[in-house]
Amino acid sequence: MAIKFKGVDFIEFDTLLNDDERLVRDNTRKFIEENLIPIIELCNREGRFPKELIKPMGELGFYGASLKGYGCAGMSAVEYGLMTQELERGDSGVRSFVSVQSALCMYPIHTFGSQEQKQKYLPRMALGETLGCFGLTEPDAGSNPGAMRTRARKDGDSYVLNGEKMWITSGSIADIAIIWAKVENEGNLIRGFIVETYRPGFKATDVHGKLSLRASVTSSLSLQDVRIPSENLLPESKGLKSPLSCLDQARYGIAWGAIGAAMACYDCALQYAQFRKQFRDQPIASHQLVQEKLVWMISEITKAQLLALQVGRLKDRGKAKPWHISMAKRNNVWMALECARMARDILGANGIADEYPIFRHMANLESVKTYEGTHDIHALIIGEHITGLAAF
Ligand code: TGC
Ligand code: FAD
Repeated sequence: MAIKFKGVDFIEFDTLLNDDERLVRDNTRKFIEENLIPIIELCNREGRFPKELIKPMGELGFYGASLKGYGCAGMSAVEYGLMTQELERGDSGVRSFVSVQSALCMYPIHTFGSQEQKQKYLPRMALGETLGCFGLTEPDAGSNPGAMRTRARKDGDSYVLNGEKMWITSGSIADIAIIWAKVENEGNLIRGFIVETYRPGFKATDVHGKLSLRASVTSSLSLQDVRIPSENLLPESKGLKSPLSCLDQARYGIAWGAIGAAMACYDCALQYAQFRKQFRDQPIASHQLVQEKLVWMISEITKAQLLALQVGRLKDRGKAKPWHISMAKRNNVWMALECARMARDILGANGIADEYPIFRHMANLESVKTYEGTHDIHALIIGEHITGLAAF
């Protein structure tokens, strides 16, 4: 099948990429065109995560793609970003699934785990044979994860965990959960644990009635006296900075992913405007007000591409800071949501029909704006950096 979507490239952005980067993007685009686009409308309508894609995505090396060793693809940050862009052009929920598996589960095992943990989990996770979820948020601790109540207590050769986690992507389909908890015997130091989801006392319950990310599994987790062996502690995880460093990886992927969602909306609105005729048998694209919207969209997409690429290049040189990533996540998700709203407007009544991808992207982006640090929390992270004053 030919690649239908040609990309959005106004300023020869492609010339800023090398051959490997373009190859990763094009291969991911082809996979999404052939395997996700044909089914996503129905998945979204039914509120179903397309589980049938889990294995094929593993075979293509999508999981833990930027990690080295253990069967991972070892992609550069820019390659990884271009991959998430194409995934999210398909659907934010599928990009979310890959982000959680990679940045929020494989990354902490790779970074804070023991050699045994890495050998045991990473190769199977890279293939999608073991699935993960990441439990940081709680009912009373969202933007402020340091206020978490989940506790771990060392008891002989075990840890016993108690607490509730809320809004957890892939919660009920995961084989393992990376759970962040305060360790009572260590002065409430926050540490990460690998909790197998079959452990007695662990329960995942799906959130129903979601109007956003409908093709993604979102669950609450309950841990009641869940006993796990001591070797399930991620030994190098120490303090809140450990889960926050995982968020840096995921937020970076979202900064690119949002561009994909925006491209899908722009591409659809442009084609529609050239085809749809109103007044004197003229396409609506001939009206100045419609053109202005399309121009806004392509201008913001172009700026977002440059921002994401620069942060990616910094990341590849080990120079990307949390506030760089915050700016890219905040700007690009806002830009994508505005593009989705404008594109919806250009489609008129058709803009609310799920035959077109726009409303789905718009609804998804409302979640993307909130998760991984809300739009306003990222403003405060950038604000703290430039003023030296924390305003949380
Ligand atoms: P604060 O005192 O500022 O920091 C505590 C320690 O952490 C260090 N740090 C970071 N380290 C790495 N990366 C970052 N981004 C970091 N930000 C801070 C900091 O240097 C300090 O280190 P140390 O050595 O002094 O201990 O912490 P705070 O309690 O004031 O909170 C700061 C704040 C608000 C920025 C942070 O808590 C925050 O980012 N809140 C937002 C929470 C959030 O994003 N949750 C996401 C949950 S996961 C999710 O949504 C998955 S969605 C699915 C998908 O990805 O697709
Ligand atoms: P709150 O923190 O209650 O914020 C509510 C509002 O108050 C926001 O507008 C916020 O910006 C504002 N606000 C809060 N504090 C301040 C302040 N100091 N100054 C100014 N404004 C402030 N979490 C996980 O751990 N793992 C997951 O896999 C995961 N997946 C998710 C999937 C979905 C679909 C969704 C929607 C969320 C997911 N989350 C996950 C949770 C997500 O990270 C949180 O929703 C997010 O961090 C915000 O927390 P909250 O919803 O409790 O909002």
